[in-house]
Amino acid sequence: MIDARGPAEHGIVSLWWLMLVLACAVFLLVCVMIAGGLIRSRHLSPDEPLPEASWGGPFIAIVGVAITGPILVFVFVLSLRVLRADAASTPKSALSVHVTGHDWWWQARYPNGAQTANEIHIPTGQRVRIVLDTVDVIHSFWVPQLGPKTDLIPGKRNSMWIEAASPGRYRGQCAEFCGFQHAHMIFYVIADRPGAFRTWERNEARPLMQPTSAIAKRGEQIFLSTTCAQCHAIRGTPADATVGPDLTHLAGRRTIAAGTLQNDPGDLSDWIRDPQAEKQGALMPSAPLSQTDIDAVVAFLEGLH
Ligand code: HEC
Ligand SMILES: [Cu+2]
Repeated sequence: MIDARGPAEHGIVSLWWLMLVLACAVFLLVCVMIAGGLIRSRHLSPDEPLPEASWGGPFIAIVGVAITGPILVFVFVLSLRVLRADAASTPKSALSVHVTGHDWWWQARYPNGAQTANEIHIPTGQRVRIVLDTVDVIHSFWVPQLGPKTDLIPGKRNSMWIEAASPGRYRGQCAEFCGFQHAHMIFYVIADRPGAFRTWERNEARPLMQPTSAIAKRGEQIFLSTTCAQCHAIRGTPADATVGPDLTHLAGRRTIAAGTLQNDPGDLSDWIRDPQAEKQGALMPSAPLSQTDIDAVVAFLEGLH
């Protein structure tokens, strides 16, 4: 997080360094006082009564309240200033991405109808509003290099903004414990140059790419006629469920299952056969399919560009 890659993060990094310096100073002071106490009592034998502390009470009050208090108030006020500056610069008319937290993955929707999961594309060099809500428990959206942490609260809609100065792939992580697979609730913000972003966004809003090979066509049929279609959407087909991630352009993602696996035929096949072996507790059951059928489904899904 101290390697800031966008304007929302700069104020946070300065505050972080200041707090680190203050914390180190307090830590050193405590070390010095412990050392002083040890040296002063070095020559005492165990049965000798402790010497009366000449200014013990006032000393504790001075160090414990008169020094600690102002430090805490000072840092608190500075934090409020950083928060206010951040809120004041929230863009009004920027691109707005609607991110919804699910146990244990992230759904991202764009104004033009594009929808994806766990890999959120944004254009570089501009503020992007992130609107946050959740369908289940509290999660927290955090991309350490791009901006502050914001909670996703049931029944409430929060909003924040991020901006990436240059193209890149920035790791994000759920930052509020949300259950067993909280650690595997990873996501990536992928910052593309504005032109590349618009191409991505337009493509992502298109419905299904019709499969051409025989095996992929068979995979589509299996997908639509078995359990998959009850939880997933592929726009342009009858599958329109929202329990799991939208798969319309799955092939464009590098990872699956919220950063847990790579998006390649091997991992995809393992995932569909037995998600519980890869991400125990994930809200997707094993497929009641033969390996040949799974191979066909994988061929179909890997063609969804
Ligand atoms: C009961 C609902 C349910 C069923 C049935 C189901 N899934 Fe899923 N699926 C999910 C959920 C929930 C996730 C997200 C899991 C996570 O990341 O924690 C998921 C994730 C996925 C992913 C990864 C997507 C991504 O971008 O991370 C793929 C691919 C997938 N499912 C394919 C299938 C296929 C193929 C079938 C049918 C054999 C199927 N699913 C059946 C609920 C379901
Ligand atoms: Cu979490």
